[in-house]
Amino acid sequence: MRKTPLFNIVLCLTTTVATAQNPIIRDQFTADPTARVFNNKVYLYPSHDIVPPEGQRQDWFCMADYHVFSSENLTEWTDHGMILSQEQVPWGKADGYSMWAPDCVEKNGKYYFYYPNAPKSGRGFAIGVATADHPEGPFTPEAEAIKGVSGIDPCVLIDNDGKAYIYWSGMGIRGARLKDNMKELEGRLQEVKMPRREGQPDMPPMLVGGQQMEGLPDGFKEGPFVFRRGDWYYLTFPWVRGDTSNGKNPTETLAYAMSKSPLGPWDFKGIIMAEHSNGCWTNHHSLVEFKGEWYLFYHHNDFSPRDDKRRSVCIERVTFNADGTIREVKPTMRGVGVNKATEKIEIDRYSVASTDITTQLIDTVNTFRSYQASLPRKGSWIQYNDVDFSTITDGYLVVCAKANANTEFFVREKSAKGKVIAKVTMTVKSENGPFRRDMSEQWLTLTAPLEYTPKGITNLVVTCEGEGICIDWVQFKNRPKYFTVVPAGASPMRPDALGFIRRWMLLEPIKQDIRSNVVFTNTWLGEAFSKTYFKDQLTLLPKEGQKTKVGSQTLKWHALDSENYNVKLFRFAEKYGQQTYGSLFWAVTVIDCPEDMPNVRLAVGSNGASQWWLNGEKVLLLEGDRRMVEDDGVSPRLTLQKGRNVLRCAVINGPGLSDFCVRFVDEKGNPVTNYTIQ
Ligand code: FUB
Repeated sequence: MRKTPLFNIVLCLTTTVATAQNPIIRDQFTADPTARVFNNKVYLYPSHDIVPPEGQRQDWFCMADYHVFSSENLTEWTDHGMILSQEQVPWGKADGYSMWAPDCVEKNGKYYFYYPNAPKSGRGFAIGVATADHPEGPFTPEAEAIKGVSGIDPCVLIDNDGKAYIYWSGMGIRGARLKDNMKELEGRLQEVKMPRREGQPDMPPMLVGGQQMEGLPDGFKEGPFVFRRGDWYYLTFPWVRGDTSNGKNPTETLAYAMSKSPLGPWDFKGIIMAEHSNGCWTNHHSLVEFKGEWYLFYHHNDFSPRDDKRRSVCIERVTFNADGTIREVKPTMRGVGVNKATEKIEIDRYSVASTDITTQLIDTVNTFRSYQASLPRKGSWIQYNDVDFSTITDGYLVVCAKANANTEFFVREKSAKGKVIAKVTMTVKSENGPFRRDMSEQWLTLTAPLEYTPKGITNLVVTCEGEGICIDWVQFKNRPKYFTVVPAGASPMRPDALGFIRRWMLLEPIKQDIRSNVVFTNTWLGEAFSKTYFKDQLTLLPKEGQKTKVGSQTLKWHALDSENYNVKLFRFAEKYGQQTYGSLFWAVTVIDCPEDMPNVRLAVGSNGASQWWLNGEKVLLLEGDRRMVEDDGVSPRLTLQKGRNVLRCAVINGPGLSDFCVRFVDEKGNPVTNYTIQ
């Protein structure tokens, strides 16, 4: 038995590729997809096309191993890594590059992986089995290929009565019963004489099992995939229906036949998917029922448009007529599934668009960079269906696009005239402010606020409102929360592990006419912090929602817990729709000490200047134009008294992202944490 030392190591390499569009796997070529449902997940067992290494035919299929992928929602796929490679197959050529279309089934808790490969001795292909205890492996290959199966594209059906059948492509499409061990054919194998090839020695007769599938149309066929739905068995297969005379080379369709018996005879019914319109010669597929819907997995050469031997897996919904026949399926770019609005949505994989839209590969060398969509003129639009906004609460738009400076486009809901979700203007900011130039060749990642947040699952439409744009993707993100409102009756909290006080009553900002912080001299600040802005400002213990009159402003107090150790006053002002710059902020917190705590110091950082009062006494001033730095200013020794203590501050800033961080420290500079905050 050959050893497989690397086997278990490679299995650990799993990556998640979030995607919902066609093609579904975007970092490697994948073909011949067999999808199976195991443990409520879809497992995808495709061939793994690679670019042929030197010495291999450059214009032919080239596959050295298999990966398995899984998904719970058909949109996010996990690559579980390599599950079998040509070097690991005891009976196979280690450099055959012939690991073509596979299948995998489960029986009595064991997983059986069937795969074609070039045998070490003899011509053509044989089919082997590898077994595992889990759908993602590790798979151990059997020492020998299955006797009597000579060909490619294995597919296994386990019928409702537990009997298993194997189908493959070799001298037409054949099928046979599998023994209960899932590794051998039932019944007699026939000896078939192999035709002699010119200049080559005679070959020993070949052992062939099973039977030809009867009732299928003439023309090239391969890739059988058999499944059962109700009382019907479906034999589906890639089929060349076109005229092959006079050197014509028509491409494959996906076709099917039905029967009431697993081995036929079959009644040919027609086409599931027509020939690929771009000339990609092969197609190969599987059909699977998942969460009550049927899906067709197939392949196309989207990431390799000039080479149809490097292919990529796609998915479409499939529906059936009342008589069990299959409705023809059209390939789409959008594919299936619902995208979370928080994913990067490749809008170029659109559902429907105005007739002037085109798509192009972003990078013709690294084709996995995928596509871009061009919206050439004002009025062009592109629609992407089924985007889930349910997790967007306080969102903004991020978009990757290119266009000339100041070109505008909108993201709307449902239609080209639908409600505007966000407006984007192509601007670039240099240090000196926005500048105009031709940016049509430069990708920019721009953000825009949301004018409106859709609810639940909806369709997105991008409309060009200017002279033409290219879009790669759009994405919606939630703004960081910064604060949580303290619910009435909330239990007291402790300072965080580093002693920072994160619960505060914050007053909406008081407008200040400060254009620059150069005015922050000690005299100026002394006056600013001694002024009376509102009644009882050094004794008031405000309540959530309480209003305070400050000059002509009526401002509200908000009871908030800060998500960060520093209380981001700028974000607070932004959140409550108030003046963010040129502001004076007031903050109050009440702390409860279990005993007197002498010799503590208040340690503060603030942006900009700040004044601090403990129990009505001025204890610290951070003067000048400050940046927020932890423990930037430290008070003289203080005593926190047993029971209630009130800490308040005023922070003043002109242009700057106001915030503060504050804690009490002991004589050694360690945080004081044994008190609660009301
Ligand atoms: O991927 C190699 C071969 O191409 C498959 O085995 C065939 O079905 C065709 O898709």
